[in-house]
Amino acid sequence: MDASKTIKQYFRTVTAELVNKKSPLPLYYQIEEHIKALIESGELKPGDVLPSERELAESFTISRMTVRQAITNLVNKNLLYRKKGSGTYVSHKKFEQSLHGLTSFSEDMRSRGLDPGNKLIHFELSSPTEELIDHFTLEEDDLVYKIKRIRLANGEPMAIETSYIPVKLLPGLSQKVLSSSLYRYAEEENGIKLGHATQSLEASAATEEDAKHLQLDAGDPVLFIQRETFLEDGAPFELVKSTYRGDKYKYKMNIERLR
Ligand code: 16G
Repeated sequence: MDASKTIKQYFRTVTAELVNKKSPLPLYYQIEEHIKALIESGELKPGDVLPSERELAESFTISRMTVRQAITNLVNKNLLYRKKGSGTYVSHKKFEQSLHGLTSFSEDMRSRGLDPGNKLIHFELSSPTEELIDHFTLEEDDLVYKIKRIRLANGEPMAIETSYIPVKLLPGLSQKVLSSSLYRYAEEENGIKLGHATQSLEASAATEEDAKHLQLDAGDPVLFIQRETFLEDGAPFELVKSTYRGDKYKYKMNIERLR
């Protein structure tokens, strides 16, 4: 029996009694709380599909509009998400990423007990653009690597990263090296000393290409992150432009009262 059938059956057998039409609590709220409780108890799991609004309305013996209101509220609280033409699903918990400390993707995934992975989709040595010449203070004939990787956690895509690194900083970098950690290779095999980074985050919408690589729909929310990483001596090491899945990540920072 597949998961959606189990859920459908569950709703069909127990829902009607769970809605108290005489209660002063609005019906949409009662349904909302019921679905929320099923998520909290683990009876509904991340990725489970909910029965359709029509089916829920039938099993609760209420109007579809009331069901829609309950579902919309849960979508707004990020407990459920809708996929166009496919249905309503239970959301996955987001990774809480600290904005304190310079870490690599591989380190972040391992610290969560997940297996980091990479899919290299572009590797090129090319002449730098004006932006890169300025950023890295390069000569016209210096070369830069352009590396585009899909970053995976237990095989699932989390982000697309496009990194630029001056070739003279890591002359031996190859496609093979990039199937594992770039920072490990730079630090442990090349004696590079990473110092600090500046990073900006902004909301954006997945393009068709992002959607294809990240298993999203075009237009879904994503986080656009740009990181400029510097060596201990202050020289620029990498410029990275990344698109992270909005349904997987939230960022956390500690802020202290300014006096
Ligand atoms: C992180 C960094 C990225 C760096 C990569 C190295 C952000 C936004 N980006 O993904 O700049 O290149 O780690 O990861 O945090 P790796 O050592 O696992 O290849």
